Amino acid sequence: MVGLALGDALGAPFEGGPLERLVWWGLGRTRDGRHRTTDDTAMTRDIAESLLACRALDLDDLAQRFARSYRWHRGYGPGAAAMLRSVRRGTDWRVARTAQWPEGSWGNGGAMRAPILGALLHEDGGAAAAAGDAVASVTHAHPEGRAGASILARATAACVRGASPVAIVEEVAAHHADPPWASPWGLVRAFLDAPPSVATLRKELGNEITAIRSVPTALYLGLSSLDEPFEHLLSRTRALGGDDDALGAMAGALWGARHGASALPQHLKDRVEDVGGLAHLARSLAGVSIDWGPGLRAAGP
Ligand code: R7I
Ligand code: MG
Repeated sequence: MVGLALGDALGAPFEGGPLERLVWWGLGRTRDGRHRTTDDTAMTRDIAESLLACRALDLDDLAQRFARSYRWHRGYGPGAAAMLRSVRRGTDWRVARTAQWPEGSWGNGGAMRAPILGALLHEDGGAAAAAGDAVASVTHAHPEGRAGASILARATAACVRGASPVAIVEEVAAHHADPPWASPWGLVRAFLDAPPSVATLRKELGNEITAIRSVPTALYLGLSSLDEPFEHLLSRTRALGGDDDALGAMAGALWGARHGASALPQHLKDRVEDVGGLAHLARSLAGVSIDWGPGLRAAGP
């Protein structure tokens, strides 16, 4: 959770074009001068608080928390923002999630908040992936949006278990071999052996806000940085541009899952909003037992 928050908050100032950066220049600091976290961290916090309160994966509770926490200034994607405002007005999340697009969103908003599920269910990659899928489905009904979350949750679980980067890519590839997911894994594997230029990475794997054009990129960035200082991961993410907060959040979460919050640089933790609160929440969550069964069944096929 802390790795995710650092990647999110310290990537956010580099997101998008000149206009988006200017807006974030005005909005992106707290009153005490810390870097603000965005929707990636806010929704991760919602998941943690829901699991703590319900001691189970309760998608109705989660939808209400996502909707209550929504703030326009945290940079939510436009589809997610409209969907959450609609839930706040009383629409059932199962209806609201397909109001913009008939199949639901294929954005990376489900994937960016999935690492927490991989951390909690790290002993079982399949369960982590299923929980990622279920939690994504509240806002991202599209199969691509859900798959992005499964992939990130599965990869995070494998990072906690200490699997090698190559083994992690192979595990993910074995479970996501159908189009459009079939093509990126060979590239991620090749890039782990021979790092591409920034331009090649951007062109081949992407830096956009869709799951298909950001999750393989974040997987590559996170896995190829596991044995490097966290600062390297941040500067490589920033160089890529595009959806920098989500790329930073997803890659930062993989690094954090491997090394733990105490290994993250203190000077960066000091610069980001409410890292202490997040760490406290994570410790509380690690100490309780969660009934995953009914929640996962409620997610449907
Ligand atoms: O996925 P989401 O919650 O957030 C995307 C990113 C995150 O990194 C946030 O931090 C923020 O920076 O934005 O947002 P959505 O609005 O659900 O999806 C992102 C975008 O993908 C949408 O605004 C659309 O442009 C596009 N999109 C689609 N376009 C056509 N058809 C998503 N789903 C569809 C679709 O089905
Ligand atoms: Mg964000």
